[in-house]
Amino acid sequence: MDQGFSAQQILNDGLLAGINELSNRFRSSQVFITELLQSSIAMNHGLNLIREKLANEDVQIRAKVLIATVEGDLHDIGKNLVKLMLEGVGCEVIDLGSDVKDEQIIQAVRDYEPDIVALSSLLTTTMLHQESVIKKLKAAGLRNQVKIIIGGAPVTRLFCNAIGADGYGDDAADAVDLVKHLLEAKAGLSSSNQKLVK
Ligand code: B1M
Repeated sequence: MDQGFSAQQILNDGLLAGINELSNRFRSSQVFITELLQSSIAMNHGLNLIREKLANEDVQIRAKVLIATVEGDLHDIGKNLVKLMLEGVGCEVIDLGSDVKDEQIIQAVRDYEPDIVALSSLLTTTMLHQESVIKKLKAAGLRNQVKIIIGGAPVTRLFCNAIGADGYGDDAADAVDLVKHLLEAKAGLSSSNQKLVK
């Protein structure tokens, strides 16, 4: 930052480039879980350092967002990045953390009454919890009170449609757009976001 790099450059060309390289090395067994863990800690520290600089003063969204990485899933970097970007545009974000049980999310919807529930999942096995949370919200009579967005590497539009989520984001910037358009739609305004499902 002292050398004049923008927060966006530091994020895209430094932090994300680094973690992607690490992912390739993990796949080819050049690095192991311990290195992944250490790098994830460094990545989260890095995100905290650029947090304020990433804030977008031009866009301001007044929304309460409940965010979590679903049950069984420890990956929290993507979730933290989505949180950071949402806070940057003025959202109040309640972060339940990672490996959050379905029931904890349902209870938090009761307790905090958020506008949006944002669920992250990085594993093909844990993305099923994005579906079970939606089912449980329906069963608890809470589904219509919130908009639900999902994201994470294995998540697709097809999956989003299949489980009845309101939208999915490929990346953190997408998540911000989604929240904005869902709020507009909720307020009865027109929305042209392609990724908006309902
Ligand atoms: Co894991 N891991 N991991 N891992 N790990 C992946 C996901 C994997 C693709 C690696 C690989 O095999 N190439 C693979 C998943 C395979 C699959 O299911 N298809 C994998 C595996 C297998 C595992 C373990 C099972 C390994 C093992 O134990 N044998 C294990 C599972 C543990 C568990 O969760 N129960 C495991 C463990 C770990 C660590 C703990 C070591 C560490 C995580 C530490 C942490 O998060 N604090 C880790 C890491 C670092 C990765 C990789 C290398 C990097 C993930 C990451 O942080 N990326 C990952 C490989 C990869 O993704 N290329 C991998 C950077 C981050 C900014 O991107 O999270 O995709 P991402 O978030 C993006 C978008 O997806 C989107 O926006 C973000 C910003 O652009 N997004 C949203 C995310 N959430 C969103 C929500 C939204 C909207 C957008 O709205 C709600």
